[in-house]
Amino acid sequence: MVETSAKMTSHDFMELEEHFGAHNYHPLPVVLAKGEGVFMWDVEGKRYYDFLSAYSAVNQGHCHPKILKAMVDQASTLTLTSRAFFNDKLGVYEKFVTDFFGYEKVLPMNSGAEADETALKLCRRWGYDVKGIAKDQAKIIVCEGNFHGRTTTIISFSTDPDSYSGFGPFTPGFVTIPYNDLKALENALQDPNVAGFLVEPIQGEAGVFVPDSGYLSEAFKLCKAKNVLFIADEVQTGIARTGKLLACDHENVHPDILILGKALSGGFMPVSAVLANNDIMLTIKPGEHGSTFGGNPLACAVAVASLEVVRDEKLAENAEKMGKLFRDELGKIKSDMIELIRGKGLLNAIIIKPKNGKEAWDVCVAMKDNGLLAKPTHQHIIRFAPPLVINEAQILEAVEIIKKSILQFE
Ligand code: IF1
Repeated sequence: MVETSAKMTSHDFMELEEHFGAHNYHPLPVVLAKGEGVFMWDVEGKRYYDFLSAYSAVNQGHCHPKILKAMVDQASTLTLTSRAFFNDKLGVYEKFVTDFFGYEKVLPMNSGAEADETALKLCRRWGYDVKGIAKDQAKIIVCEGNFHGRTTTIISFSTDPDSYSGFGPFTPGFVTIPYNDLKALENALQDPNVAGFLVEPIQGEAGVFVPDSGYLSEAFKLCKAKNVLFIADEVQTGIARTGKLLACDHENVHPDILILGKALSGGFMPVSAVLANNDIMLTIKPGEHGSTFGGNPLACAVAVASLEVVRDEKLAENAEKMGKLFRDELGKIKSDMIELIRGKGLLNAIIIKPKNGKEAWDVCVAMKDNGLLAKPTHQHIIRFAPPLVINEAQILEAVEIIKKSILQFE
C-alpha cells in the first residue's frame, strides 16, 4: 500500500512510479516539481541546472512566461475542435510556420514519432504519384544508429536491439546504410525505387554524433541527382539547438521534407510538424492522413509563441556562443575519464572512459548530487543540452559542477 499525503518525499514519488507505472524507463533518482529558465527544483526544494532540456524540447527555458501566457489565454478560449471544422488559429499558425522555415505547406501533428511517420507516408506517396515508382515498391534509405521514435514502422528500421527486439514483424521498404558515408549513399541511390533518404543532421541517440562537414550538402546533392527526397529529422537538432535555426542551415541545405517536434512548443505540450512544398505535400488528399489533436488551436497558439521567443531572444546566436564557451571550458578539465568532447551549439556530449569501475551513470549521479542534471546514453556518453536561454555566468558555474563531479573519481 502506498500512502499519498501532502508530506510525500522524493522516495515516495519514486515508489509510486515503481508500483503503478510501466517499467519502460530507468530515470536518475531525482523527483522534479518545478522549473524556471535553466533550473529545475526537486520535491525537497533542491535546485538543479537542467542539462537535458527534456531532450531539447525546452530550448526556450522552463515555463517561459510568453509561451505560458499564450497557452493560458488560448486554453481559456478554445482548445480543440478537431479538423472536422476550421478554427481561427490554425491558418494563422500555418502561415507563420511556413514563412519561418521557408516552405509552402505544413502538416501539423503532435509527437515527433507521428511527424516522422507522416514524412515517411508522404515520401512514399510522392514516390508513387510523382516519381512513378511501381505500387508497393518504394524504398526509403535510413542510417545505422538512427533514432526517429517508437512506432512499429520506425523501429522496423532501428539498428538498436533495445528498440526493436521482440516487437516484430516489421514494416518492409527500408534500406540501411552507415551514417556519414557518402559512398554508401551513392551506391544505395542507384536503385530507381528509392523515394527518399531520411537522416538526422546530428545523430542524437547515437551519442551526439556530428557528421563530417560537407556530409549533408553532398548527401543532398546526391539525392537531387537521383530525384530522391532529402528528409531531415530535426526533431532534436532543430529550432536553434545547434547554433542555427536548423542544423541543416550549417551547410545551407533546405530539405525537401523537414520534420520538427519537441521545442516547437517550448516543452508545454506535444506539437510536431512536417514541412514541404506543394509538389510533395499536395500528394496527400483529404481523408488520407490526420490526427484528432494535430493542428489544435492550443497547439497553434503555443507554437507561434515558442517560435517568436526563439527569434526575439536570438536563441540560435546564444546557442552558438554559449556552446563554444562550454566546449572550451570543458576542455580545460584535466581528467583521463574525459575521452572526447563533441557537439555543435548547445547539443554536446562527452565520452567517458570508465575508471575504477565508475562509468557515465556514476558521473551523472555525482552531478545530480552537486546540482546538475544530465543523462547517459549508451553507457559511456553523457549528453549536455541546457536550455538555450543559458548565460555565460551559468555556463561557468555548470562547468564547475561537472568538473567537481568528474574529479570525485580521480
Ligand atoms: C524517449 C533519444 C533523444 C528524436 C528524433 C524523433 C523523435 C526523437 C531525432 C521522436 C525523440 C527522444 C524521445 C525520448 C528520448 C529521446 C532521445 F535519446 F532517445 F534519442 F532526444 F536523444 N526524432 N527523441 O530524437 O519524438 O515521438 O518522442 O516526440 O524517452 O524516448 P517523440
